[in-house]
Amino acid sequence: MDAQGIENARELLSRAGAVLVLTGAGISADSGLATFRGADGLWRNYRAQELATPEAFAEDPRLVWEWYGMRREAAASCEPNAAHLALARLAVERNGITIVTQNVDGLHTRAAEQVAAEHPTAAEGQIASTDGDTGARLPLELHGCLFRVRCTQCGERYGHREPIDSGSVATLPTCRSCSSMLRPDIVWFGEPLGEAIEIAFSMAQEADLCLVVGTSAVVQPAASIATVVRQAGGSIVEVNPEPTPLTSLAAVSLRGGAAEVVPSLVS
Ligand code: BJW
Ligand code: ZN
Repeated sequence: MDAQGIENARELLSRAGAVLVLTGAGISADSGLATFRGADGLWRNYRAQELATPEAFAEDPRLVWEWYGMRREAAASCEPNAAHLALARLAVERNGITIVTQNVDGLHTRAAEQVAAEHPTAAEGQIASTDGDTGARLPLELHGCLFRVRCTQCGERYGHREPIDSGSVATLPTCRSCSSMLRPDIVWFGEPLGEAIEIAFSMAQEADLCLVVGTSAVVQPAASIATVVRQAGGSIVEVNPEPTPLTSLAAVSLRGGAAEVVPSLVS
């Protein structure tokens, strides 16, 4: 590991008041989930436009649900890794830490719930999005969540963990309120991101540091969160085994896997 880089990044982190953590699929790679664009990435084997657009869902909802059913099973059988847990602990132990994720796997939320269960009083009453039931500090999920559904007619959103029967259109899940077809509550290409991105951009204006972990930083508008922090005078620290379009803007780039690097950075 790059000891000097870690030291420099720790120094930036300790001086920062407001910290925005932006994560992508790479943080969950160390839990065993495939990334999108890597060598074994999901999109080496699937054509994104066939699966991750509203047009694809309109054309073949059964195929799209089949894919998301598989993704759900993969995510549900994984555990949050040392990077998710270290970030969740940081968010509980320090004020001013906000985790913003592009991931839809729910692993940051599960890490937050684990940490809240370890320190129930520490998590109580802390900022932004806390789960009233568990006290966990939840991430801002920019691209939705595999374990939530949205009604294609009435728009109702709710948590949904039941297995998906994608054998035929008739067996796909239907809305508990109006019985219309449900879709995964995921932001597909060409769709707007909702209020989470507005909150993230306004926090980016105020952040002293953006810690970017495991994203190729090619998908907009999420990737611009880090550049907004930089333009507003904050610094970027990047954790990624590979260079990205953000590398040239980063004060420190730490080359390595998230589960190894992040705990040494934030503990
Ligand atoms: C490790 C590691 C380890 C490996 N440790 N790291 C041209 C220019 C600019 C923009 C556009 C454009 N054409 C179209 C657009 C817009 C489009 C876009 O950005 N496209 C680009 C791809 C070109 N964006 C959109 O369409 C967005 N919506 C939008 O713009 O709406 C406008 C609008 C406004 C108002 C009304 C209507 C519309 C929506 C984007 C939604 C993206 N959704 C997805 C798919 C969800 C489906 C699903 O999950 O099934 O979200 S795309 C996919 O990419 C997924 C991810 O969240 C996202 C980001 O990927 P991520 O996380 O960075 O993963 P990878 O695989 O790319 O990278 C992994 C990284 O980890 C790598 O760097 C590895 O090195 C690293 N790594 N191991 C740490 N152990
Ligand atoms: Zn409905």
